[in-house]
Amino acid sequence: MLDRRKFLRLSAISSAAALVGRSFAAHRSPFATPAANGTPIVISTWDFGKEANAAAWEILKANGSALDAVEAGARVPEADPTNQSVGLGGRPDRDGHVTLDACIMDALGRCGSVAALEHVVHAVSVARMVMERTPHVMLAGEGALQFALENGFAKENLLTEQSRAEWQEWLKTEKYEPVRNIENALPGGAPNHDTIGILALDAAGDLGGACTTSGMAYKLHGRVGDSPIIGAGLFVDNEVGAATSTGVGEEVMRIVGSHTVVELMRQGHSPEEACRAAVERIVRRDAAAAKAVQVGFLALGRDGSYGAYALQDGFTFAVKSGATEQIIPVKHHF
Ligand code: SD4
Repeated sequence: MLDRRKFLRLSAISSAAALVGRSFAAHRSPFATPAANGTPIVISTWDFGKEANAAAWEILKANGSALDAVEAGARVPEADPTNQSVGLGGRPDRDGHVTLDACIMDALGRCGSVAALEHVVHAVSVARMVMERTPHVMLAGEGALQFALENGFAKENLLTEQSRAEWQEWLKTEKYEPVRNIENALPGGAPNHDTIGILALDAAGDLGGACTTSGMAYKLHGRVGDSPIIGAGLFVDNEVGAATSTGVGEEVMRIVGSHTVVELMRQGHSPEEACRAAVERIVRRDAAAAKAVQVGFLALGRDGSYGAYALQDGFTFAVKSGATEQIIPVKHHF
């Protein structure tokens, strides 16, 4: 009799085998329509989205899939040790562990996610493997690590000297006080961006999205934010559009933010209007709490339209489509 682990290993192998040779068209959503002007587009949260978009664009411009594009884009900040909010070099939790949250979703509504994953740089790729090689959507903690290692990911130390030194400084007060993320707060000042959410529309009209983060610095060990939660940190619906979020995940989870944005778009709101309505929902729930934190939503319509809205000043996003490459400051509530 097959034990459970063997079953999952075998099903991983057979699904991987099934993927080999599967045509690109087989991944197409019945709701795919060619991208506006036939030109694909990729958008990402914050200024560092620019580098992620560049990697994603290499795939999109060669008629690759939105799914491949968002994964490639998300891997860029994950691999950057100087980026202290995503992947390698992320700020640790209260106890000094760097724990990553990530998810990915495609045009067919397939999705995969990892939460509180330690020791693996490319959490987004583990999330994709959960999607493609298991019958599940989400793996967490030790189990997510075990799955990653069994599937060829390397075990690494993600805590850089800089992040360790800052954490040790923080331990002197141990005050959990999430900073409001503001890009380029001061002219020439250090950027203070967090989570990358990346959304793409490919040339064939399919959407894809990914979200990856090391989460709130100095969180309790085991805390999971919005970023790996399908519907909160990311949602893709090829009939309508895609959305992602950044900022204090607890506020996003309470309104299932990204799903809310997509549903508002389904009702006819533009991406920016939908993001704004979701932000206002957070404010209506608890205005005092909302005033103290940052939350930003970013959305992409299936027609290539896009927009964003944030609680606070300072949220930006990066766009890449053809020759267009921009970083756009986002309107905000407070
Ligand atoms: C989270 N939205 O874990 C993520 C990322 C973050 O400041 O650190 N926001 O809540």
